[in-house]
Amino acid sequence: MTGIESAPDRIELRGLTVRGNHGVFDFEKREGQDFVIDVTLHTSVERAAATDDLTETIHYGELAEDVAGIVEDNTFDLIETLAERIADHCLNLCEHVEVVVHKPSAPIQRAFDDVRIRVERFRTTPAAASAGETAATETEAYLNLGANLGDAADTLDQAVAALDRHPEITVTRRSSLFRTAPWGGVEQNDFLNVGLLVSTSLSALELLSVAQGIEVACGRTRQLRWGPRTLDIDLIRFGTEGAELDSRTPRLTLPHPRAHERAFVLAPWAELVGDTLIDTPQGRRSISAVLAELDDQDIARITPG
Ligand code: A4P
Ligand code: MG
Repeated sequence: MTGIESAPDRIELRGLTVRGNHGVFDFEKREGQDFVIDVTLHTSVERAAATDDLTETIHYGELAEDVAGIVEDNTFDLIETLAERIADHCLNLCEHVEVVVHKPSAPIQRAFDDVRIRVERFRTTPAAASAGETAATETEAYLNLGANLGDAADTLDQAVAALDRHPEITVTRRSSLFRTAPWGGVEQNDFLNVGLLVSTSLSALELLSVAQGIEVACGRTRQLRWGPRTLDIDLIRFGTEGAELDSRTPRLTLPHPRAHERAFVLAPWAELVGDTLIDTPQGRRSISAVLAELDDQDIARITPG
């Protein structure tokens, strides 16, 4: 036993079918086959039910996408490894998970219905060292929010309110609203951007999941990279200068690897913290020095924070 008391409710995803290239044989890796995944998240849905608010629960659409991504983006010999990897991801979302990986087309020379691996995992408690572990104390994080579709100012207000409503997130400072020219080479309308300092007892991955839930609740769909969006919430730094979390996974890269190239990230940040040292390819540099070199990026402060 782990000593963790499971939540009484469950979010269950059943029969998620994804093509993947797992198996010990070369032809399995080459040709691929369908894998069928069941996930059970033990988590309380009481709060979401009481508020009817998507941001209070785990978004099952996002869960399905994330699990499908793990199946598609890796090649393992064993479905044991695949099941473990999926469980590991799910432990960012709740404390107790069950994962079943079925391999209905496994190379078995006999008639069979199914072969599957089932793992049940619990989150271990010690805090703060990695992205997925819940911080024992409050951590300060800097977030940047951007929008350029629909009523962008209203969407940003709603997103800030939704973050602040979360029981484990407090918005401690909000920057002015900035109108910013689109960064990234896609021709599109100007963005509105705002920077936030938050204080949270969530882990960085939990904070990202909450942020992504709010993106979806605000009508965000994933389309073109760096293209137009109803709402984008990026985690820029988790922890204060010198004590920031370092995370190098595709799901969460921290400190944000492109922050130093973006005036729309740095200008609101400088407004909130004065100056701070950030990672750049030339080493640690002050925001003000980096920002001074981005003066060709068109940004304007439009309302006070
Ligand atoms: N991800 C990894 N690390 C992080 C992080 N630190 N914060 C993962 C947030 N997400 C992170 O993100 C893709 C994946 O990145 C997610 O699965 C997440 O787990 P996404 O938001 O789905 O996709 P995206 O936003 O289209 O791509 P990307 O690369 O995150 O784009 P950016 O960097 O967010 O840029 N111009 C102006 N003026 N203002 C803007 O706000 N925003 C963008 C989007 C482009 N140009 C802009 C603006
Ligand atoms: Mg993003």
